[in-house]
Amino acid sequence: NMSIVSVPTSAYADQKPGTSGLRKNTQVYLTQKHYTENFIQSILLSIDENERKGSTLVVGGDGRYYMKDVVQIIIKMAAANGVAKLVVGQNGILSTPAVSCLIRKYSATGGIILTASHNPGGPNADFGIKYNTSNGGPAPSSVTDKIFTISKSLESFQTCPDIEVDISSIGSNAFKVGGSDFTVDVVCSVKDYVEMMKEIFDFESIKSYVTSKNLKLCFDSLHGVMGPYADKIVCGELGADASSIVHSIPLEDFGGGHPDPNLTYAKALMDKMKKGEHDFGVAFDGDGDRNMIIGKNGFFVSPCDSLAVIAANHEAIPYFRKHKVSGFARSMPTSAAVDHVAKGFGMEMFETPTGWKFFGNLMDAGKISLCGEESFGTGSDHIREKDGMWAALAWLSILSHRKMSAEEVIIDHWKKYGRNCFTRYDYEQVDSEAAGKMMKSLEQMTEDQSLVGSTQSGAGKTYTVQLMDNYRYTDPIDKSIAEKQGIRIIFSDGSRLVFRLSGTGSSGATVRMYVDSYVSSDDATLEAPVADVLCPLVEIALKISQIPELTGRTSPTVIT
Ligand code: VG1
Ligand code: CO
Repeated sequence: NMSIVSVPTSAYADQKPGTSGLRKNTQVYLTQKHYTENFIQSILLSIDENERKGSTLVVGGDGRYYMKDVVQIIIKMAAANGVAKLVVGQNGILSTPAVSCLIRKYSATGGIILTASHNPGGPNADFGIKYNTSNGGPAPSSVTDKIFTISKSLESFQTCPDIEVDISSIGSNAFKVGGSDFTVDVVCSVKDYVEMMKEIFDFESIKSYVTSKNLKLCFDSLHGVMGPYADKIVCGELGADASSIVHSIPLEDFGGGHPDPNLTYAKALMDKMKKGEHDFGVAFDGDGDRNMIIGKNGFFVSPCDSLAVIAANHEAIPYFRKHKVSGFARSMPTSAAVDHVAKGFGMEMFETPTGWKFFGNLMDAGKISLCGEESFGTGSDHIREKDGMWAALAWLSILSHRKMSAEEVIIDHWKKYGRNCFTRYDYEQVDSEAAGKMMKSLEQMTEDQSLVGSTQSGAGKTYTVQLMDNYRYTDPIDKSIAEKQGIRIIFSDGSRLVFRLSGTGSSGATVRMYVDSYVSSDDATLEAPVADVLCPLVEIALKISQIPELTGRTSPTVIT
């Protein structure tokens, strides 16, 4: 029977979870005494005592530096806090969607995910800790607020220092802690997730299509957590050769790269696809919940279009034939491409603030089956996280069902529904004060309503401002309110500009500027490059926001 120790600690004032968990430079966790323990204790205390005693939690992460140490910290602390069982991925490895899957499969109370997602990893990069609740989804703001409040006045944490579990071997480890049973089940990182995918998709038909057409695939895991999943699914189940998966060994520093699947950080995949030797490419982020789809010859599929195409072709996916499709949802900055599809099907459509946690209530209430964000996140109600591999398999299902290439599917979609051109400018590591000033000035314009009714011109085109507000969301299910979720400027033709500050960075501020505009199916510019179509609006957006003047940044870090 192992004993529990209470360790005195000093509270920190900065353990406020952002859009998706607590993300800080790894050194913050390593050099500030008990920084990790404090946050874990705050998570555990956020679970009501009667629920926590005897509970099951799932624990895993994306393989980044410091993750394995934190798994051991969690094991010791969960044991001391009355948790009955932990389900831990082998070597700590579990993708974010796999954690969501396991929480639901084992009816766990929640899960702790050790990841800073698309942020780089390593001793001098980022580490992150995220809490998911019993539905398998990211904790809602009510829970993260509670965690933050607890963290600010924490005086001690509980631990069981004698427990040490070999997380490299699959199996069950039983202990007696303070008189109660405590079990750590080390499970295969991929098995349950792959079984779930096999229920959602028809692997045989995808495989026979890929084989008969001799399609060359490229699944790029950017040295994040997805390597083992891609290996099992693409090579193992779909029978593709080993060259179909790249960067598939999870590395603690992601090979020095930035595990963010976009045109800047996954440029290697784009360059490869441009050579025309591969038919279908996809890149995932560090924790495997994001996806970037690239067609032959480097045809880029906008995440907004990807969501709309999956919605329009949902019949190609066996899961959606079995479970009735209710409605769709997208985050506010995501283009309205999927809205046109919802309208076509007569289905309900929801708009939510940025962050996957806002989709959870809608899914739990059976209101939506499919949702997505412009930030390369797509998913369905099979779990409560966005799911990179799911999106890739959804696309392969559609290609085999339609017997078309990704480019043909997209262009066919635009011809039917019109095209919502979308671009996002990210300005990373901007001086926080300067970014604050920029947002303040936009907030002031919103308050004054000074732009409403004005005409704005850029690159030879003129638009009339119809609405300017700071996006506010009332959850249709629990009526909770989320305020200040981004400044929106909407023009009379429906074109939009959105400005917000990122909630996932760890130093300085990241400014995000989103621009979108609808092009009807009979317009001559239907297939024109996005940059050309949106050039006037980008000019207007920069003029109104004064990003260059106020931040000193003349060009963005990333353009999507
Ligand atoms: C970003 C994206 C958002 C996404 C979030 C978490 O947030 O914009 O759409 O849900 O990252 O994704 P922000 O606040 O930086 O804009 V991930 O892959 O980090 O779990
Ligand atoms: Co992620």
